[in-house]
Amino acid sequence: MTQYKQDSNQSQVNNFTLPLQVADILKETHRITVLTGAGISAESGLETFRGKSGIWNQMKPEELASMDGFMANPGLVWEWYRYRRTILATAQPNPAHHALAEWSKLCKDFTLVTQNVDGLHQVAGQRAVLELHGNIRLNRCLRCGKEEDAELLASHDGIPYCQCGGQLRPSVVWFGEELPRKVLDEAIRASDSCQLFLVIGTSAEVYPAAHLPEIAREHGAATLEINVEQTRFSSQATVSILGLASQAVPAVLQTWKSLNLQ
Ligand code: BJW
Ligand code: ZN
Repeated sequence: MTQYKQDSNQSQVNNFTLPLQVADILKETHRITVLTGAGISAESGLETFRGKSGIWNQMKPEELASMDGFMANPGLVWEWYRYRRTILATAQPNPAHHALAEWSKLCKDFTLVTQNVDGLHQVAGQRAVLELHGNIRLNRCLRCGKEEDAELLASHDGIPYCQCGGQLRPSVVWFGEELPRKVLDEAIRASDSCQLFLVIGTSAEVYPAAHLPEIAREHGAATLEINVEQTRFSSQATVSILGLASQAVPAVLQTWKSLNLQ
């Protein structure tokens, strides 16, 4: 049951404190676009890239997440992706993923764009997900281009090969590589036509994904950020909520429901 308390400039929803301005931007809002990043999966046990305990504090992105890095040392890159798939094998969506999946079923025009490759939105029941950076659960052949499901718990080490003899790579987007054109076009369309744009658990450092909230803002949408830290987008956001995605997203959804589903 939703608990809703209010004082002069903030409200409490299920013990999470939201600025009152949140209600203003949620009321009569039916065209919503969401951009998620690694932070939404942090509470599912997956590491982020940047921030306090991010992967890039210890590892070099150009060695692990670029074609040059892969060509120089495919064994190292595969070792990293196998490690991440092992963690993913038991990871579960958290209340933030579940709240977004519920929201998408209640709202007529709801678009979820993610930079994440973990597939946890889909596991939570989210139907259409625009994956900007691919999906770690798939491999792609460097020779014939065929995509196939990967085993999350690999049965052997080393570099995997396709039936055609070509080398396989994880089907994700590395630095310097183009994002899937149709997916990016759809994400841009959903950003320039929404009333509300939510930015959840992303450092907003990586382009072109980081352009999407800017596009929404320039087209007049309200922008609501949820993050445990300030980001490069925080100062531009209509409202920036400092908090855990697993608490803030369900609280924002409850508020939207109480204002729009009567
Ligand atoms: C919580 C939380 C909790 C924690 N609750 N919050 C324009 C300007 C400058 C540079 C460029 C530009 N355009 C392109 C570039 C180059 C480059 C780029 O952006 N570089 C910048 C870093 C400077 N971009 C590219 O190369 C892209 N390609 C491209 O532009 O191609 C152009 C082209 C055209 C024609 C031909 C060829 C090319 C591709 C980018 C690919 C990014 N790939 C990665 C790896 C994917 C595969 C994998 O996962 O293995 O994608 S890098 C990594 O960063 C991953 C992520 O999706 C991406 C974004 O990270 P994200 O999601 O924001 O995570 P973090 O870790 O950064 O932030 C987590 C946040 O969560 C933090 O803020 C925490 O505080 C917060 N948090 N716990 C709420 N519980
Ligand atoms: Zn092949």
